[in-house]
Amino acid sequence: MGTHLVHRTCSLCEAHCGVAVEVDAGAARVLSVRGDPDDPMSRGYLCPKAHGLLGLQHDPDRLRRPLAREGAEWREIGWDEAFELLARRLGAIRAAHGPEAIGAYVGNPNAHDIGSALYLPALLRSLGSRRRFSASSVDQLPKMLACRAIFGGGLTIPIPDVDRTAFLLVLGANPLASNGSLLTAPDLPGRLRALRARGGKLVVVDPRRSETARIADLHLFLRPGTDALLLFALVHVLFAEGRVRLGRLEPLVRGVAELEALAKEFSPEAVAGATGVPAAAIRRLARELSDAPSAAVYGRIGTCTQEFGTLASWLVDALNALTGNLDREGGAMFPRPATGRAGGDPSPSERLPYARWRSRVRGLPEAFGELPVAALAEEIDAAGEERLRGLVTVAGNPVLSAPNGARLERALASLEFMVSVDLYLNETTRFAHLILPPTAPLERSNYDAVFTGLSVRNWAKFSPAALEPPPDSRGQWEILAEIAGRLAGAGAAAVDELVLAHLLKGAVGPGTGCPDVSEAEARAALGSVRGPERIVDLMLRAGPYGDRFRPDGAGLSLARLRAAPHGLDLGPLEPRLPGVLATASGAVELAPELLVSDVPRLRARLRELATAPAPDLVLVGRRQVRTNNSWMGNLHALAKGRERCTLLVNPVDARRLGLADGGRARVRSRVGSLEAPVAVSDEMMPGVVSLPHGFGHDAPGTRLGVARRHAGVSSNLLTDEERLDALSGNAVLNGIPVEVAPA
Ligand SMILES: Nc1nc2c(c(=O)[nH]1)N[C@H]1C(S)=C(S)[C@@H](COP(=O)(O)OP(=O)(O)OC[C@H]3O[C@@H](n4cnc5c(=O)[nH]c(N)nc54)[C@H](O)[C@@H]3O)O[C@H]1N2
Ligand SMILES: Nc1nc2c(c(=O)[nH]1)N[C@H]1C(S)=C(S)[C@@H](COP(=O)(O)OP(=O)(O)OC[C@H]3O[C@@H](n4cnc5c(=O)[nH]c(N)nc54)[C@H](O)[C@@H]3O)O[C@H]1N2
Ligand code: SF4
Ligand SMILES: [Mo]
Repeated sequence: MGTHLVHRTCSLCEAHCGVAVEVDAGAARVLSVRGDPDDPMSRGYLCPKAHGLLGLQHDPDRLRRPLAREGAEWREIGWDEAFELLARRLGAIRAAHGPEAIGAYVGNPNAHDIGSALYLPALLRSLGSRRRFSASSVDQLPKMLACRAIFGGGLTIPIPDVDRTAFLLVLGANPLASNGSLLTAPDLPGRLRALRARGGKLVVVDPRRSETARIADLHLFLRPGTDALLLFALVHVLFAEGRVRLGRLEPLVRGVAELEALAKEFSPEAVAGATGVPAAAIRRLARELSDAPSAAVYGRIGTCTQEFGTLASWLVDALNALTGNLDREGGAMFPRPATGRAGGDPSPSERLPYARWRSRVRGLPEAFGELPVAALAEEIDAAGEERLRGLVTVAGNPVLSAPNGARLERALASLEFMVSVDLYLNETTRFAHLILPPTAPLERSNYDAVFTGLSVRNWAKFSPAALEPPPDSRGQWEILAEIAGRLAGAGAAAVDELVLAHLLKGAVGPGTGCPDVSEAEARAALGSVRGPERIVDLMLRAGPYGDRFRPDGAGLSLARLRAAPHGLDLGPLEPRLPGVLATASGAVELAPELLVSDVPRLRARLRELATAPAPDLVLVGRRQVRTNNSWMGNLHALAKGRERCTLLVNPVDARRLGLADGGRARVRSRVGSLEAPVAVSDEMMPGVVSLPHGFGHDAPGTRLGVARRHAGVSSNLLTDEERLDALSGNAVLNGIPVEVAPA
């Protein structure tokens, strides 16, 4: 048997580049992963992480069989035994203490797998606990909360039209390293260069002169955590200089006068000291933004994982609206994903009210059905009958990704039973009693139903499995459906049937987009093979480009996508207002009550910053091209090379603190301390130091042979679980007060 190519997308980050995977099926090996020049979105582009797909496939440390732990000993067990163990142990906790005694944490890779997208909700429903946590609350939760208030749906997030804009203002994102987030655009670095090449302008606001700032027309240093002040000042100037232009949106927008009144006190002069951005520079930026033929404002992780994350996220889109750039070509627009929903047709859960329940210990608010992960440790370690005793983690590594990882480690070690669905025995899963490893990404088929709703163009692509799953393995969906079934006293098949039946109800029959199609007809068309693929087929066929089950067959279906192995370009983004709005008023709410209620806190902070001296030094994070959050450090091709987990320090601070380039520093915060090698660089704003996140692979008892040799330190030993964006409960991971001294 020879080799062949399988075309699919890389699911490792949000960019979703097209890859051509060269496979030797006989030997069950992947030989190479290359860019797919015929993929309409990525046109051959790849970043170095794509080779990680190959490394991941053949990594001897990746788990292939369930592992059960007794004391410090791990033992491989069969799948049946594993599911029985899980049902028995979780069942016992539930019987003794009720469903709220078991929590769940679900991590980032779930967003990249259709099996998780479809069956994880079923698992969480079966668990029946309100103590659910996810990586959202160390990430984009503030943006979701803001967008629900403004547009009515948590995933109704405007996407900068990078390919057609004349002016892009980027705050707290470094796409040259991250390849973009809440902005799916393969080769975003190339797209930004193209923006400049066609005469457009790129402005970056960041406390670090990042790789992206280096290719920008203008970079402004900003004190961490002060984006909302800067953005309010930009709003202020637009109003003060009569530059507000709503254009076509005029009749669709509410709250303009209220926003004007709120912005009054935040003049450029009032915020200059606190933000570190001179008043003249703020005025100039407001004018350029307003004068540009088209413009988009884009804020990402630095604007979310900070003290005023929700306010900053709000003001980003307020600026898009006030400059007339919302929902317009070259501005910030709403995608139309082929499976419907995300990006404009919010599912019921995205519209849910806020703070329907609160965490037990600190009383932190629920949002989108979840509690802030900053509260996970205390929900376990605070004494009391109601403490968490069991935990299910799915594709998450909170020990390295949530604030105060050291406290979380101690808490996890005290659980009565923990089960992890994960590929590795790592910093988090070493505390589990049972690990259930799914097949590797290249052994699963996939369809991206999340990021197609957050994409710079509309597109659809089916990814077939590149390799047959090995014998006696389980795919991600099978594991999740099986757990959901066992917890509910049913089988995986019953869970699959429930998921399908639920979606069918909303997709076909009277009152749906396919009013003339009966459930029985749809079922017959979809076939009887269980799993995600027929559900994707349903979503595509009933979706906005779908064939609607019509016999003439025009429109999308899974079969159509299978016949287009490089994917389909469904065209540039198009105006979608007012159709995507789901607010109670039916309007774009520029000054919604929930967001306005947090302005006094910002006002108080501004006053404080004007009177008391700011902390000497604050810590921010960064990402690097060859890392992927906390979990690809075991792949030699990515981990090799020079030390990457360094503390960046401005030369002025280095001199003052007695730190030498290449020397070592001790960094302390309220919650912990660590040592890291120092790199002195004027890319840092004075008073700000930067440490990448996702390192710290020297924990005992893991099975990460390569990562251990490039261990680095976890920046989340310094981040503080008490520091939150008050509205969303999102953790503050940037702007942590620290003390730094030579080690
Ligand atoms: N200080 C600081 N902390 C941060 C951030 C920061 O900027 N600074 N960023 C935050 C952000 S944006 C995020 S998204 C979070 C991420 O936080 P998490 O989602 O908790 O962590 P990841 O590092 O993505 O780890 C993913 C886990 O899933 C496993 N895994 C990978 N692929 C699969 C799969 O297909 N199936 C299964 N079952 N498991 C899989 C990996 O082995 C790993 O254990 O971290 C956050 N933490
Ligand atoms: N190579 C690689 N790519 C990734 C990931 C990865 O780990 N590695 N992770 C993926 C994930 S889960 C996500 S969420 C995305 C994130 O993608 P991005 O949002 O682009 O994240 P970062 O690259 O961390 O860039 C954040 C920037 O914010 C700056 N910053 C810190 N604090 C502040 C502040 O208060 N205000 C402002 N204005 N800026 C601030 C930092 O200096 C940094 O330059 O990347 C994704 N892509
Ligand atoms: S940018 Fe890299 S990791 Fe992200 S999808 Fe493309 S190849 Fe994969
Ligand atoms: Mo993220």
